[in-house]
Amino acid sequence: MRIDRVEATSIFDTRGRATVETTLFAHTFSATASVPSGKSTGEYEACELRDPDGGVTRAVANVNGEIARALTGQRFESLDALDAFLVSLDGTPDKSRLGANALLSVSIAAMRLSALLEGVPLWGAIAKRAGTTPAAPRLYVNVMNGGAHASFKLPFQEYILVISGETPSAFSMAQEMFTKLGERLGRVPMGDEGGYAPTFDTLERPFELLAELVKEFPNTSIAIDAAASQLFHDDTYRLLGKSYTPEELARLYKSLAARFPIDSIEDPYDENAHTDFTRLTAMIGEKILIIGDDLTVTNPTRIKEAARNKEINSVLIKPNQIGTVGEALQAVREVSAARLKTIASHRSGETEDTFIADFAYGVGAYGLKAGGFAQKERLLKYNRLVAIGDEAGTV
Ligand code: 2PG
Ligand code: MG
Repeated sequence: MRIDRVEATSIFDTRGRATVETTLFAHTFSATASVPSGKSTGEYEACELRDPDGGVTRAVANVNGEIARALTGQRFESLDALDAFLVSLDGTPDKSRLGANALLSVSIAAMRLSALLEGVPLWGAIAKRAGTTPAAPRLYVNVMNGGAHASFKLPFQEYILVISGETPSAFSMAQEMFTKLGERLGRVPMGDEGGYAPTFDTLERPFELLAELVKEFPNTSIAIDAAASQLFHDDTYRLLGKSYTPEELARLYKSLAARFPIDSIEDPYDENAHTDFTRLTAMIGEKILIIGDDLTVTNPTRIKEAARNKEINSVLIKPNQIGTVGEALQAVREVSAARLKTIASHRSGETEDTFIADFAYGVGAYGLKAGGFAQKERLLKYNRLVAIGDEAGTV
């Protein structure tokens, strides 16, 4: 593939913060990609380059300047070669010089452009590149926001409904459940990820509410993202004003998993609490998914390590945690090699880019976590998944 022109600009994400959008041109074709941004970011994520005032003018300038000069007119044998070139151009281990946001916008746009040039759907191009079998993921729909996404009104960051089955019917079931939950909650604020942001007096109440809903709908269950790095202070975890030691927290998770139809717990402990992860996975990992996010940060080396120590049995994959599509696909390969499950994920600050839906379908991910229905940017991802199902039936 030969890139004729590179153009970047800054757009606003769902939080009204600036983010990078890049368009690549080749022949008469062009492809655009924009990158999401996290709030409860992991300590070991690739570096999102921000100006001191929070803007992305330097990241955009890096794409329009140094990256554009290096790519324009260059012929790349493969997308892996292009991504490797971007990584070496940056030259830092955490992509802090040019910015992981700058690099990823180029990397996704290149993947999209190459699919266009080949005349294949994006998910198909991803599957071919990754050597994976495309398949529809389960939906992980965020219905209640807490933690850093809702000023800690609820202790855990995300309360999620997991819905399996054919995407169109799973999607409409999820919408019905979302609406019903809204009616039961009454007027409450909304959180960062397009889910409700209520307040409850007890830890159990949100689980009771969701369990009632799950009883009414087949093939559904509950997931949480504890995002526990955010709850960790002075060696203990603070939940609703009470402190829990790691052992007490393990007992709490075990009892929640015994009492409620729980599918998974993401980031149950702080990102550096490796042995606590291992103990919990040994305790309840046969029954539910223990998912690494801040722990593994889509980093192939960290995933390998966590798998070797049996810290988790599933991994969240977010391309912007690592900075290029090629490395995110390598991360998926590590997940599969360790026989763990992949859950592809959006970020809490999102754009209209639906790449993550094609990514989830293309790699045959176990799940796609794409937020709640109160924000168009989240809905677009689920809609794209439905459209992919149609495409897959016809190509
Ligand atoms: C998470 C994500 C996305 P953020 O923790 O899994 O839901 O949140 O993008 O803020 O890291
Ligand atoms: Mg998370």
